[in-house]
Amino acid sequence: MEWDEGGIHQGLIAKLRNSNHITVLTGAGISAESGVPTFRQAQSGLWAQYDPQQLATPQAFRRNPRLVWEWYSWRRELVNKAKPNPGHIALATMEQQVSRFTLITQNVDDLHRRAGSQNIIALHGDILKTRCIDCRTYTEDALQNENIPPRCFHCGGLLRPDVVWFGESLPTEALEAAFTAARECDLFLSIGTSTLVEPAASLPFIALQNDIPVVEINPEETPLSGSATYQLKGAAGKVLPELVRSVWQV
Ligand code: BV8
Ligand code: ZN
Repeated sequence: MEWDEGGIHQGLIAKLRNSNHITVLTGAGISAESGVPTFRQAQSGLWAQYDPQQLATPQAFRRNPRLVWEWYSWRRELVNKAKPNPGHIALATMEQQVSRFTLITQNVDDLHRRAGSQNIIALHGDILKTRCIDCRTYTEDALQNENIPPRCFHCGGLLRPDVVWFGESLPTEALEAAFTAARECDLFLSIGTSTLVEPAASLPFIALQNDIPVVEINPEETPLSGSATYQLKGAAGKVLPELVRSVWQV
């Protein structure tokens, strides 16, 4: 662990400047400053009594489709009202400065895309997309449907958010691309993730196993903190713009 008193380590600045391929993994923490609650603090108001890990499962949806659908409607509303914050925007700027940049996100919001990031691997799906639980048809205008949860026009099956629930497999090609990007980059940044949810949580460790330096940006300690090459303890919305300015003067 290398560290400058209060500033950003000169070695990290040089490493960022000389990297041809940077891979970034983001978690809910990068959207926290946009007002999208993280999974650890996700629940407020009427959702306070629910544990997200109990709601984000196929079992919960089968048992109580209305409850799970309404939880996602509440979260979709938050995402639609949210705006990308300086952390999202700094990553989009960084992508423009580097010859190869891979952004792997665990988040299901669209804030990275709205901030201008291009090469995005969405490991856990997209809360703004809706598909049929049976025939997997995607539908845009599900929300006009009167019953909750809405039903598929083609086969009458229940519609569900196009996200990966706990106990469901991640999209194979996305996961393979993520593992490759973690193995082949020059520098790996892990930002705003509790590093608890597998298989995403293994990605920074794969970089370390390939002797690739790993930077963690998080105000809290996580299971990665002790092994990270650099630990920048702070909010992504503050640390990332400072980092991008220090390295590329943009
Ligand atoms: C699977 C979509 C095969 C839904 C999500 C191996 C070992 C142990 C368990 C497992 C394992 N393999 C599989 C499992 C089971 C499970 C799992 O990992 N469980 C954990 C909890 C132990 N994994 C799965 O089920 C995965 N599927 O592997 O398939 C399989 C199949 C069957 C059986 C076994 C294996 C599927 C995982 C995907 C689940 N779907 N999201 C939805 O969003 O509704 S995960 C969901 O939770 C989020 O997407 C996110 O990824 C995760 C929460 O993690 P974070 O993003 O890190 O957010 P969190 O709130 O936890 O932390 C926020 C962090 O930000 C904090 O550290 C905080 O300090 C920091 N922060 C706060 N503010 C800021 C900040 N940082 C920077 N700046 C700030 N301002
Ligand atoms: Zn259908």
